Amino acid sequence: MNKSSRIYIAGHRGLVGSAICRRLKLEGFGNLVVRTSKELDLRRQSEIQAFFEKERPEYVFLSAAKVGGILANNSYPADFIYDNIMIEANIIHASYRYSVKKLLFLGSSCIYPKHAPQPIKEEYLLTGELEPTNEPYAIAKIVGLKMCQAYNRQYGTNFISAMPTNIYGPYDNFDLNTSHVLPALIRKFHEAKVENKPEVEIWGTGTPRREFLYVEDLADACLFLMEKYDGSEIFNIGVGEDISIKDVVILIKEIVGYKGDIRYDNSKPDGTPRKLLDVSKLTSLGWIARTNIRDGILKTYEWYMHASDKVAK
Ligand code: GFB
Repeated sequence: MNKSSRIYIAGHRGLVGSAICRRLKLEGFGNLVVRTSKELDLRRQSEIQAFFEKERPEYVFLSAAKVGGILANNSYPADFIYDNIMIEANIIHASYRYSVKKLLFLGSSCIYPKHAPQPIKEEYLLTGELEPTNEPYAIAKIVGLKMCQAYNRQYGTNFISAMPTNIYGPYDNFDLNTSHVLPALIRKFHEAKVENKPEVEIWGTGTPRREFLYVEDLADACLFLMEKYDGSEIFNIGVGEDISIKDVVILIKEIVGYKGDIRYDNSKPDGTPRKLLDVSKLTSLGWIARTNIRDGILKTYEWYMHASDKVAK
């Protein structure tokens, strides 16, 4: 990519896409192409074809997706599989038809089997059953990476795929019904502190472990892969260590300064017990995550407090 390349960022208003945009601008890439979901419905093939015909992007970051936390995934399985497969199929196919030089597809760590050995290596893909709460989403993400590989093999395209672990940061979704755990905890503890609530309810048992990557580190890794890697192998993106939900709860409670009690609601699902990525393949290329979880949560909390107008309630 050079500074005047036409770069399309699909999903530029989302957590990941917005961080990629900020980073590209910071690096001096001045020819970014974006569309809101109102302007362009990525699920409609004809709209995508017309958009590519007109804009002719040279590079594509495919960071648009229907995403959500454990409850959203479990409650809207049809939306998660349909929207994601349509978005991926339309953008990947149009990128081939309109000769995009390189595309980066973003998947998810939930593509790996629920009981995969830990840390999870890229080669464990399709070696076992998926976690049921997010199987439709995971299947759609597997479709995306397999499409990239198939187009590379048949048409000689350069469509690469990365599998990030759980992401958090500014511009995340803070809606308690659909968000991931980290923004949910920030909001729950903040509101409980402000409203003097005696306790905060946490879903599940608190025993699952998750790996959290700050979104600006993910954007950094995306640019790194775009510059450094050509091929059909997939790359895990993570920090290389995980933390239990119980310990994340303690950390966020302390950062927010909430003094009340914590109650675990075991009627809510835990999801997969653990999904720690093996990131040695990416680190061997020379990339490493820089933000520790405390600093990342502090920055996110800071953003949340100053951006309440941007936060979905
Ligand atoms: O982040 P999360 O929703 O998704 O939940 P997953 C992680 C863990 O935090 C689960 C617990 O064990 C939840 O039960 N948790 C505790 C909470 N309190 C809360 C809360 O208030 N809100 C939420 N959301 N969780 C998603 C997948 O799985 O991860 C997606 O559904 C995607 O497909 C994404 O892969 C990265 O980590 O379980």
